[in-house]
Order: sequence, then C-alpha cells, then structure tokens
Amino acid sequence: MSLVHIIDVESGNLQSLQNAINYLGYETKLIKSASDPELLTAERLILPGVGNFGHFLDNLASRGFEQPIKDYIASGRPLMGICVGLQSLFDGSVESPKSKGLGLIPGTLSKFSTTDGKSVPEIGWNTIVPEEDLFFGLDPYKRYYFVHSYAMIVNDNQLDVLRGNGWKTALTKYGNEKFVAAVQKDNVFATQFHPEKSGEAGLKVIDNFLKGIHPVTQYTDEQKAILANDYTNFGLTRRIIACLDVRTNDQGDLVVTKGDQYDVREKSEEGNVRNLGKPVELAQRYYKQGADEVTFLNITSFRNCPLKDTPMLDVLRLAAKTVFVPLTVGGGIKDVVDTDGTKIPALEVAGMYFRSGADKVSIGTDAVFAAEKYYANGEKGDGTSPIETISKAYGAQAVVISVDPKRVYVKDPSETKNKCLETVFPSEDGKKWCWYQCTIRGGRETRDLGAWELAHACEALGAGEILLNCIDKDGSNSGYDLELIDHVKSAVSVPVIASSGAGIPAHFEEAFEKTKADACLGAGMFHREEYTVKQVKEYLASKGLKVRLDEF
Ligand code: 1PR
Repeated sequence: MSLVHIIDVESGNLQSLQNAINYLGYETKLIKSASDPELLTAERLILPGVGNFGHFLDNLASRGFEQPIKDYIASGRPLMGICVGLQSLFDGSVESPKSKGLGLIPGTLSKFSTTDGKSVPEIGWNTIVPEEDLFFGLDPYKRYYFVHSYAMIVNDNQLDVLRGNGWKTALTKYGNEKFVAAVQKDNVFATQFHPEKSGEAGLKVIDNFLKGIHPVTQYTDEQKAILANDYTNFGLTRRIIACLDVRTNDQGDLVVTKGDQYDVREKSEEGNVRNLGKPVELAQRYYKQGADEVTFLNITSFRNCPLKDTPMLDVLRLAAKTVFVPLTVGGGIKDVVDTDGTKIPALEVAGMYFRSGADKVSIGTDAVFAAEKYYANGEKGDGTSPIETISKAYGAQAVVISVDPKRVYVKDPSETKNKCLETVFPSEDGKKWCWYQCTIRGGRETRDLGAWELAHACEALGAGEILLNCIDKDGSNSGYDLELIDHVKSAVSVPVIASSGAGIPAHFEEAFEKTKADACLGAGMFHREEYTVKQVKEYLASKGLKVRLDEF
C-alpha cells in the first residue's frame, strides 16, 4: 500500500483527512518534526491547516518546517495544501499581520466583508470555476465544502500577477467577493476548500492528486440538466443537516432517539426511550442521501463512564471512517471531573472529539453560563470559557452554540431586560410581545437570558455558528419558528442553523425563503423515513433553490 505523508503541527483535526486517504486505499504517516528523515523520502506530502493563520505559520516556523517544505517543493515532489495550508503558501494574511507566510505565491489574504449581507465565516458548499484547463479533475459541476473567514480575495490585477507567476487558479465567489478556491503550479496544488469533507467530489480530487492525474468528467445532457442549479451561479447551496440525538436507552443500548418538546419517552405506559436506530448506521444513511452535514447530540452525558470510554467517541470514530461531510458533536462539552476525580478542561474534552473525527463541537449549557459571565463582566470575556479556549485553539468555525430556547409572552417589552419581538402569533390571552428564554440541561432549567443575548455574547466570545433549536417546535412537524430565526440572525453575523419543527420538505423552503437561515436541520422526519434528505433537496431544487445534488 502506498504511503502519504501529512505535516502535523497540531493545529486542528487531521483525523478526517487521514480517514479520507485511508478510504482511498493509501496509508498515512504524520510528520510532526522537521527533522523526521521521512520528509526527505516522502513521495506525496500534504500540508493541511485549520484555524488561525498566525498560529499555523508560527507553529511551522518554530518547528523548523519552513525550509524543509521549500526544499521538498524544490525537489519536484507533489505537495497539496488544504485550507490554511493553501493560505500559508501566500505572503501573509491580515488575520495575523506579524506572521509571515511561506511566500511562494504573491499576495496577502484578507477577511470577507459582511457589507453585502453575507454571514462570515463562509460555511458551506460552493462552486468553483477553474480558470484554465481543469486540474486534478476539479469539476465546475460539483460543490465543495468551504469553511473560512479569510481568503485570497482577488481583482483582475491580482489575477494577472498570479498568472504572471505561473499559477493556475480556480476561483469562487462568496457574496460580491471573488477568491482563490484552488491554485496549481508544477508540483504544488492547494485548495481553500476541504476535499476530505466534500463528499465523493472531494475524495475524487484527493485521489486524482495522489495519482497525479487530471481527468475531465464527461456528463450526459441529462446529468447537466440535473446539476444546472449547481454550476450556473456562484454562492452557497442551501445546507441541509441531519441531526441525531443520541443516548443510552433503558436496556443500556446506544440509540438515536427523538423528543417531542424534548421529551424522548414513548407516550405508552412503559414510557420507553424512543429508539429510532443506531447512530453510525443512520449517519451513513444520511450521508448517502446527500446530507451536507451530520450532527450528533449526546443528549444525556454518559455520567458514570470514564471520559475516554464515552461511547460517543466510538460513534464518531466509526462514522468518520465513511462519512465525508462535516461532523458536529455536542453534549457535555465543558470542564468535567472524570470518574476517577481527574479534572479535564473543556479544551481537552473537545480535543478528544476532534481527534476522533469531529469537525465542530457544539456547546449548550456551558454557553449559557459563559454568556451570563460575559454580561456580568461588562460585555467582556475572561479567556477561560470553553467557547474562548476551543475557538482560540481550533478556530471559530469549530465552535457551534446549541441554543434551546422557549417562547415567553409579555404584555410589554419593558417586562424583561431581554430583547423582545412583536409576534404575529399572540398568546391565547392576547399578549403580542415575546422573547425566547434560554434553557440549560436539555430544557430542564430556565435562565433569565434571551436567545438574542446568548447568540450575541457567544459570537463575541469566539463562536462561529449558532444551532438554533426551539423547544416549543421540537418534534411538532409543524415547521420552524420563523420569527425566532430572524430574531437571532439579527444578533449575529455568523451563520445560523434553523432547527426544530421540520416535518415536510416545504418547511425547509419556507425557512430559506422567509428568513435569513443559513442552513436547516431536520431529525424526526428523516428518522421515521417519512422523507429522505435527497427528497428534501430535490424539492428545494424544483423551487429554484440551489442545493448540492451531486451524490448520485
Ligand atoms: O448542554 O452542552 O451538554 O448539550 C446538550 C445538547 O443536547 C444540546 O445541544 C441540546 O440541544 C441537546 N438536548 C438535550 N436534551 C435534549 C432532548 O431532546 N431531550 N435535544 C436535546 C435537542 C434538538 C434537536 C432536534 C431538533 C429537530 N434536540 O437536536 O434534533 O429539535 O427535531 P425535529 O426535526 O424532529 O423537530 P450540553
């Protein structure tokens, strides 16, 4: 079996990349030290990076990798950069002005602007358009998964400079900004997107790079017609996320369950925990149906189990071997005291999940505590909350905040310190104003903090995305709470995932058309097999919405 070497400066999660390469039939070996003699003999090298540009470049420099990587490239052997790995090839980035890039490609990265109304970071599936001939099979009919706030944003002059230096590019547009999605020159190839998280399309790119081939996919007219919504215009597709609420049932088996306003027990006399399937099998099923992401929520912590034996780690390890879209895990991401009394900081808990294959962690209860502290401190963090520590080490894009709010009606907004909205659905006793009260511990305890205030504080503390549940709507199949979505959207510029209430494909369309939701999540309707993810996407496509439909 051929070997692929991966530079590891402990900046982010390399498990997903290793899984993808293993799946393609290659072995992987991490190179952690610049003096590793295998760097001199490696036949294919990958330079992956996530998170902060400066953190990554400084780590490369302090570990003495800079010159050996340049020597490797000069030797003519193939190198592939991914995400911050691509960014590191440029001169620098406004993200970390003091850190120098490798300087192989002229140009400085800048941050996406929000003035055109887009959410930053860019999280989702975008089209690429290769400027010249296709390289490594990059396919303008496919979608690739991007997650980043900084990019090599280019105008015509900068493109001329790149061309003049012999770099071929594939470009993408996010909002009004055009940026470099991939570059190639001689033996160097790099992508801003994550091929290891871009489904079959991404695996193909990695495979082609490892084989050193540049195939062009031939499509039938029928296929082109199906994919038309994919390539005719730039911009993110409507992201559809399948969510698995996981816990042990009364027999001790790990099951995917589903609540009804968070009550996961059957209404029958026995009141058993609803069992809707096995977590890994369902994750694989939704991946094959075209889910753009899969989220696992550990809805009861496995309290009597040493952390390293938490069954959720195994679920992730197994799922990540065959599911090549982003995986989020939530539940119990906080500072914990292990069964033997050892204190384990949240950063380490998150690290265990990242090393098992998670791409993002979602924080519920602890995010509420962090936000309360943020306001008590005069709207400042103190650097110790899990949001801050995890975001600093793994990047904002790796930290999702799971919000579990309940609607509270008031006669007048002055009745609460939390932000209210005037609702078109007044309460039975005629109250027209409402706010959304945050809950903790799976909805069992309420706090005097609104969802708007929570989202606002968590973004300031470093969260990169909001997973917006709604206890009133959970399991109701009656559609999302549209008012809640735009209410929370108005608090943040990071993406917001609408959750709770999806029952039919039209509910997804409604959320995308009537609110500013960046993604929609569904659970019960998929588990009960009333609809597949593919059917939802086909429905959205039939309504003219862009979706990723390329897994067929
Ligand atoms: O507080 O950081 O330990 O995280 C606990 C996590 O577990 C939180 O993300 C919280 O939302 C989740 N959780 C806790 N208890 C429950 C429960 O159901 N009893 N599940 C629970 C939350 C909400 C969604 C659900 C959507 C869509 N589930 O995940 O999938 O509402 O459902 P639908 O499409 O069928 O309507 P911490």
